[in-house]
Amino acid sequence: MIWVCLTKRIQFTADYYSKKTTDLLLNVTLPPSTGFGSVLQNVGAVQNRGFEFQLTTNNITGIVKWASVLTFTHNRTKVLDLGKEADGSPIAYKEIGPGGNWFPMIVGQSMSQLYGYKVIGVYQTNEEAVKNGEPTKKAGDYKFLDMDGNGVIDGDDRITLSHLEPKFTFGFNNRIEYKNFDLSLLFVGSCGNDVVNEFRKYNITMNGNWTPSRAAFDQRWRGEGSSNSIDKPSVNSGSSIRDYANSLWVENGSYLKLRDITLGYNFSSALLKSIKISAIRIYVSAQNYVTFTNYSGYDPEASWNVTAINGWDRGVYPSMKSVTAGVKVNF
Ligand SMILES: [Ca+2]
Repeated sequence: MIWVCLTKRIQFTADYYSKKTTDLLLNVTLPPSTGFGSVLQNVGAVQNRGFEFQLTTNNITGIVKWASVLTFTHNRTKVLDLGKEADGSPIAYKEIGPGGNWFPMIVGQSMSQLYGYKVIGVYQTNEEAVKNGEPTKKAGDYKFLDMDGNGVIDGDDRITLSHLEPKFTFGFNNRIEYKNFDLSLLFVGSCGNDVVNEFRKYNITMNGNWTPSRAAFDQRWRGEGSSNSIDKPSVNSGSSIRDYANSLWVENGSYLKLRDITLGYNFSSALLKSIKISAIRIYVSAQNYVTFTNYSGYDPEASWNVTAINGWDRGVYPSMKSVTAGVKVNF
């Protein structure tokens, strides 16, 4: 940790960490001769690396006072080791916990990323589907990338589709005072992360069971050359992108949110002395009222800390907007 006090008005702290966690609890496959399939063992290793900055400043100190605290955090995980197979060869891929088949652990990559098929458009003809290795699909169905180019679409064509770890997250807290007024503003946000908006699969499905978005309806496939983004309306619409992890769920999850704004007024005690009140404060505050984001779901932040996988939005409730006002009296 580094701590630097530049002046009385500027303080700066920085933390860098690199931590290796070993002995993850994993299912280890046993040799068939034991008669058991697998057993839980402490194996594997994950690395956590990151830094935190905090800048505390007194920007203005006159009649108007303005002080702020700016924080930045950055963290990267990396799977280093997942143990060994029964035959002694190192394990490179493992499905762990809920959603493990969609968010597996892969040696050399960051933890729990969406792993599946890349959707590269919509088949314009039946022949195109056959040629790409998906003979059961027809014109107007989603086209998956044949990653290994072997002419067959199967599990080997899955790739890592997301970057759920932000480049950085930040907080910017401000307090401004003028005479008896005070105003505080807290901004929070993240930059450079994806959100897996699984809920989107319902918003772009036109099979008669869900309500598609207007944008999806307008971009639907209606015949050869009409659209390369949304499949054709039918009872099978969206079936291939609902059950298989795919790139259509991945969206930019960067956001800036005004977490809290509070305006207060303090009545000076001199005026109140005669009625034996030392101070009165009235205030009004609003939480989560403004969010800047391109994310199409309810809340780019809501998917955090709801599941074991940060950034997996399964239609969770957005963070609550609220307005509060009050009077505080000190006797
Ligand atoms: Ca293939």
